[in-house]
Amino acid sequence: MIDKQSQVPIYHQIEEHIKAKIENGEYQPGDALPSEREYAEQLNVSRMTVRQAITNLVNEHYLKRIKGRGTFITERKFEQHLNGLTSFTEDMKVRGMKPSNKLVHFEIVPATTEISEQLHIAAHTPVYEIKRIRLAENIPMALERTYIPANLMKGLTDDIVQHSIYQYVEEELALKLGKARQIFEATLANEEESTLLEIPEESPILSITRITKLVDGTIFEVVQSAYRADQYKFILDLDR
Ligand code: 16G
Repeated sequence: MIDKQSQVPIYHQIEEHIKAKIENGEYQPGDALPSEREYAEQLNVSRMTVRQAITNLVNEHYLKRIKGRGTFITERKFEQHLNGLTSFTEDMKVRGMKPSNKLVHFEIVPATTEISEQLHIAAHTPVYEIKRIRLAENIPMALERTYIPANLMKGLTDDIVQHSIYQYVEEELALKLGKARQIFEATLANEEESTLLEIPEESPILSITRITKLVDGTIFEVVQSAYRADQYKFILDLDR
């Protein structure tokens, strides 16, 4: 399959060979790539040439090197189109994936200055503070801290928040969700995020703050989420 007479550089042919195996599913996300030595022998080329091809594929994010362990096929990221106010539960179900939550914390607390300003309520007003790990097919995707004024959501229980908050709001409380603002920032996982999301400390994180209003303009929630940057990408289509 390597054509040494071709005008196409050998390292480029090796890249195409590896990409084809990723695309046809022979190499699955998370699989270890055969070693440089194996490729060199199998294809009858120098290890330097194989290394060049692998480095290029690492730079293009098809592969990733893990120190002391080898080179692996990159996990495919979860693609989230941003075109409506949807919940995590809905986003997963649309994809035929099983959502689940691990409840870390559920309490009514006095709002801090920062949260009360974002919710447009007086400081120290009671708010639900809900911390959940959100999983897709049992893989942790995000750590979410939700703040909701306690008077808007009477009767919220730890059992309910282990399922869908939006479903409870709309179906049980018959409230109508309106608009949300979502703010993205790049951060690094702190100790808690890395432990709960099962990633090394200081891994890249997409930090998202969502502030959601009911249709009558009342601010209903402030949600601070830490999404695993290795699992998630967000897509926004822009018109001109
Ligand atoms: C999403 C929202 C979050 C909302 C939650 C409700 C982002 C960044 N966050 O995770 O603001 O509270 O959905 O989910 O999109 P649920 O209805 O499944 O509990």
